Amino acid sequence: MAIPIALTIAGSDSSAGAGIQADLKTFSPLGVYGLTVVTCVVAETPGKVSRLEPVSIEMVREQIEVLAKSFPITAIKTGLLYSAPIISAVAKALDSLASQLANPRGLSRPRRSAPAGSVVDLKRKIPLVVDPVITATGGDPLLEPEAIEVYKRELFPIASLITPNLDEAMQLLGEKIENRESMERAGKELERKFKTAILLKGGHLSGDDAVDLLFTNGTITEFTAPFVRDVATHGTGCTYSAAITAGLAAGMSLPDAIARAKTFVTACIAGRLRWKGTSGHNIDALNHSADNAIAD
Ligand code: PXL
Repeated sequence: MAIPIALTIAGSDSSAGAGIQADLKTFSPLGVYGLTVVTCVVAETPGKVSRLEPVSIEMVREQIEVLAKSFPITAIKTGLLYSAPIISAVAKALDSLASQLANPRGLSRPRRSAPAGSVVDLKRKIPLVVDPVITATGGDPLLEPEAIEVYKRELFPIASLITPNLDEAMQLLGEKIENRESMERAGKELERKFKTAILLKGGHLSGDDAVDLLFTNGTITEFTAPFVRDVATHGTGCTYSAAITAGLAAGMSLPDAIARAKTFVTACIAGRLRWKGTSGHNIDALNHSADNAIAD
């Protein structure tokens, strides 16, 4: 069988721990061929963003169009989209991709109840994982503040899964999340508001475990792994959502794709690489080694 193809629409991280570089490093060991649409270029080292420049809207659109015309893509993820116009262009391009797939060439037929090009078709044909990147791990802002509304209005409605961490969920909802109870409340609220599956990543909220909750069809599923301490985790969110996308590209169910992705990202953190940097400080990076891709 031919290797599945996944597309990442994200920013370039010069330090290669996050962004499209992390996505490609994740797709490969998980047996998926990765395509890339670059939305912006970030000059950074882990923990410090130095400069960020967006790619033109026309260029973002063209990358999506040429790839979608040629390759049989089976799952898509978005990472850093930076601005309102880029989010809007990506949402429109993906929506029209859905209508192309729903129409000619026998790939699929629009269902009677769903007009061609509708959200339903995209959700059904090509899963879209939206990692709503707002802030870098080091705290530097990566998204223009006004872009959050465009996420909510244009991209979330066509997503199959949204993967906020606690900070992102708090910004999306304008509410504090401080414990398991408020995490459950927030996840349900996000699922209700955006009418799609939500993976709310709990990080270090629960002490010794990193607990994530999947909210889908009114149910909650828990994914737990030991919280790995004392590792700088730049790129964890990108790696996690890319690993989920890889599973979906290969036809896995959403819970199976998340479970495998959680195992993978935990192993990437635990197996971290470390160098003595030129300033004397340690530099950590996730270890995306193929060894971490072994099925659990
Ligand atoms: O980790 C979030 C992130 C995503 N995408 C790009 C980044 C970063 C963090 O720095 O640079 C391109």
